[in-house]
Amino acid sequence: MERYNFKSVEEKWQKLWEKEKTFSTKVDKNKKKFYCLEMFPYPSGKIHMGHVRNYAIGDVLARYKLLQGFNVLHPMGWDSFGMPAENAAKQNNLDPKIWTETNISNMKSQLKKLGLSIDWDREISTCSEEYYKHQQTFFLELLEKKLVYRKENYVNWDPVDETVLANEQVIDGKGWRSGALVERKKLSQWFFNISKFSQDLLDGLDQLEDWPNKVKTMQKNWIGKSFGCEIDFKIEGELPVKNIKCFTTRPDTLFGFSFIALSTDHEISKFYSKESDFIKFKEECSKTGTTEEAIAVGEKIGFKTDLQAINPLNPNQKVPVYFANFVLMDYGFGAVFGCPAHDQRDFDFAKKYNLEIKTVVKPQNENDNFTVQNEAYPGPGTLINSDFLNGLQAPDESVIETIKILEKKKLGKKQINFRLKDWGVSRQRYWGCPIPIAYDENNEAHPIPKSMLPVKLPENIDLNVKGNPLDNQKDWKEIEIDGKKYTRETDTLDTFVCSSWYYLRFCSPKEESYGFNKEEIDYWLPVDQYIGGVEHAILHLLYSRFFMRAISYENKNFDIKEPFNGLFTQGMVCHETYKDKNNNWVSPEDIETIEGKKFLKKDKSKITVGPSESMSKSKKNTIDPENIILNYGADAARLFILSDSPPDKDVQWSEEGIASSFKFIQKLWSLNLKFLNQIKQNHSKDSDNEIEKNTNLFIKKITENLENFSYNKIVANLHELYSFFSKQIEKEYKKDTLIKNYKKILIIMSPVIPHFANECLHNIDSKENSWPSYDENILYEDKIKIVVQINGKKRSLLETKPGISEENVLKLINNDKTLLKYLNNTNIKRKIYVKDKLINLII
Ligand code: ANZ
Repeated sequence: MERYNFKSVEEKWQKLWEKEKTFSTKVDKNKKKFYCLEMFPYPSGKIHMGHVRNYAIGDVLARYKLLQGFNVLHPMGWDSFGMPAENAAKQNNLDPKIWTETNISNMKSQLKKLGLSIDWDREISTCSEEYYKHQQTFFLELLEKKLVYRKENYVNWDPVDETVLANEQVIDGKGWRSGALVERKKLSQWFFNISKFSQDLLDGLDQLEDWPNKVKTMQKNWIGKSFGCEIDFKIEGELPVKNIKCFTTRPDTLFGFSFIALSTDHEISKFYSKESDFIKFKEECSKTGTTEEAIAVGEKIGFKTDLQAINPLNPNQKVPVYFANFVLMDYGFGAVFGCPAHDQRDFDFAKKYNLEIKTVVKPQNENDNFTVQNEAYPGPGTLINSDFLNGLQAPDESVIETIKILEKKKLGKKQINFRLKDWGVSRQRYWGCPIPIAYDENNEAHPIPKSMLPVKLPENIDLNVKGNPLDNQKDWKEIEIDGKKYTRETDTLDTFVCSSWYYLRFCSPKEESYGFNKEEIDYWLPVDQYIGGVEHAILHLLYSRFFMRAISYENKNFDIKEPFNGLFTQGMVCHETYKDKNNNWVSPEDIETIEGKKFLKKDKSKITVGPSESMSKSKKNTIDPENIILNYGADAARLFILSDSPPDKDVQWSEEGIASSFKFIQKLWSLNLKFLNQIKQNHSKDSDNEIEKNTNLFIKKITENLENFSYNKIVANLHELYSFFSKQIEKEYKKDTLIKNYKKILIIMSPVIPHFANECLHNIDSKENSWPSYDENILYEDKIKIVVQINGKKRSLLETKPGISEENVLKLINNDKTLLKYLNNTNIKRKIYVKDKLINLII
């Protein structure tokens, strides 16, 4: 039998789609739109299996919507600024631009081989001037609206990459890319005022019904709304300090108060700035990173001041004031009142400096003598040892009561705080979007006039310098505006700024005058379905939500706040891990399997098989998509990556799995040949209506599975479909019946295996391009059995069609000899009919 030549078929269709611009979006605004977007890749050089999965999922959806008659926007672009380009260029003595462009062209051709329904006419690249000039305009607009500002700040400094990291980019105290221990450093930086929108970003989450709950929870926690109060503590001591304000969520623990701790940057530090012990202490503190995680796990250290604080609820109690490394300057007031019995940090600190630990909350099942022993008790309970607060239920009742008392005495007031910090967007790097700012001789920042945009990145520069290469570009740095001399800002923008609005650009990628065309975004936005990895749950998705709000702010022409209506987070692609006898990771390519056991190809030594883990270069358990496509074809790769597990769960890659997907496509091809053969026979009548009925059933199943993202079930449906039709096709059917139904079958296969399905459609001369509907009537033509009871006793089962009326059931009974015997010509007193299930006759 003729084999299926996937190579020539796939190549043919990809060329055809490209030539005929099959997927470029012809915007007929009368049609309903569907904007399907997968996260755009960083052009590292090669696509990986994560991309294959992400884009296969998106492509299935885009093709389905297209067949349903939507105007589908399905674009692709490149997140092409960023450090790896600069580092790679440095290592290989290349221009980052050339490195990036080469990678883009390579990856683009790889993506094309997957047969994606992408509108390449809309391709964008964030490192192109045509893109970043608009980003610079947005920056200046945000600056005018005071949503961008510059301030001196402690930053997370990555000593290896020599750049600032956002808090989100510090993981376990280490840089997310370099893995270096992050240090604290004071620098003047540009910030986006994202915290201004804390409440709005929180409220917006409730409207995002088609987002996974886990992502919404992660964002909620990140925004971190806290209810509490500010307390004004009276201060005594030699210094001219009268009071210190603290933010607390637990004012009810005030009777357990034993110290105040200040951030080393608190304004009171100015009185100590010349003391050598304090300077040493501060240096010690800066060894811990600035993130909360780093502070929480690090050792707590303090520096005692000469001040004393008075307890507002008990003026007889005076406690020492310290500087401490665990207090953040940019949260609350940069000052904390310490209650060691009920907060672990305070507990650790009190133990170290021998401060009182007084228990003021007891858990529900303890008596009033309860005392905290080896660790703090932060849980709920009843207040004790707290004078007039005793007996209140903590924290719900006690916090509200204490705030009322403090407000009455004018010692404090209710306050809401957010953990979300402003977004530091400055990067001391070359390969990024230049910040359109220049400084005068007094170091005052001025916007570059919009008429002078874009501020272009200089090309062909020396990257082999320490720190930011732009600092060394004298020619580029020094400029004149209106005859006056200025120095350019040399920081570039965090690449997350580029990805905060790229989905907007896709709507009008060629618009020159501005970042978007109003009419286009009014039609296309928001994105209907966004698909990407859950690792972006906080960073990219929160920044994008902020960016839309920032553009909308004080802007009558733009009122989109939520960029992504639906979000789908796909699972990882996993593979077994292998190690050789020396405990080194081994790539699957270097292994062979003999009788179920794995050996190293080169010396036949034994391999230890480890657990399956998400594919990563470091564990060498990656599979190259290009080889897979070459050996098995794009359809087989798509089919396999969508099979087995639901798209939001991890999928296990296996050689056997991809090989069996390949075989399955071959089997579908042989079925196709049988169909063609039967069509040729041109039989005069249909043996039965099974083909029609089952085509309907498969349309229904696959449509429903597409709607629910149960793409793995579609693969299962295709297997069912194969076994059904390969038997059925042996029977005789009319040509028309076969063609009519086979067309529909091929169409519903086409989102997953588009090359194969289109080739088969072509073989039956079909230009069909709309999603088939199904006929519920045919679907339910199956027979049902109705239980017939007489006086409650089962007497018979009647076979009939669903939906039958009571009257017709009675007619059937009257034609049934056995039943008539039971009825024996007596009167029927009562009839109880449960539709399609049972009839009970009382005689
Ligand atoms: C006294 C207290 C007693 C606290 C107690 C907690 C437990 P969330 O819920 O995350 O908002 N805090 C306030 N400002 C701080 C700063 N700048 N740096 C570090 N910690 C700070 O946390 C609020 C709590 O974090 C506040 O409540 C304060 O400690 C601390 F049994 O006040 B608490």
